[in-house]
Amino acid sequence: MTSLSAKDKDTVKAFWAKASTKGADIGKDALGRMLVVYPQTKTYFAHWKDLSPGSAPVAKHGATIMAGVGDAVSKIDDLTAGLLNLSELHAFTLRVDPANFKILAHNILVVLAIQFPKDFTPEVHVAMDKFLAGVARALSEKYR
Ligand code: HNI
Repeated sequence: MTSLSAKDKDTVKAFWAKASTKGADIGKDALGRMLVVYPQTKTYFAHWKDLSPGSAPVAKHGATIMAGVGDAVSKIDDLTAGLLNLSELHAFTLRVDPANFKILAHNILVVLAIQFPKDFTPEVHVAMDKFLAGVARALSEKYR
């Protein structure tokens, strides 16, 4: 299991300080991309009228997800405790297969690379990859 070093955490926080100003945009694109590239993820959002990239519900929920990611940045020192409620919600109420957390994390990384080509250095890439893996792991906590 890859854990975040103190330096990784600083890198995540510094990058997030900039990226979070476009949080809603990142979320909209990442969620829209996930639903196209991994269509099995659409089952959870079957109650939405329009699941296409950029649609109103995709934009709205993308912003919600990125607010959750921002909250996780503030809880980076203990993601398991910090995301416990959100893990419970996804496990027991929403019943989201935890494999999907990794899929969304991948899509967020892709969008970060596209939207922040200069800032998304290999160092930022590895720190954000570890962080999002940590978020996925913390969200999966209540499943076991
Ligand atoms: Ni997720 C609701 C955060 C991954 C399916 N999700 C939320 C909410 C937050 C959130 C915040 C709103 C909670 C509330 O209402 O109290 N979700 C996150 C985060 C990640 C994530 C931080 C990972 C980085 N969620 C996923 C994935 C799926 C998913 C991968 C399915 C593929 N989430 C949902 C669904 C809802 C949801 C479904 C309810 C939305 C609705 O409109 O019904």
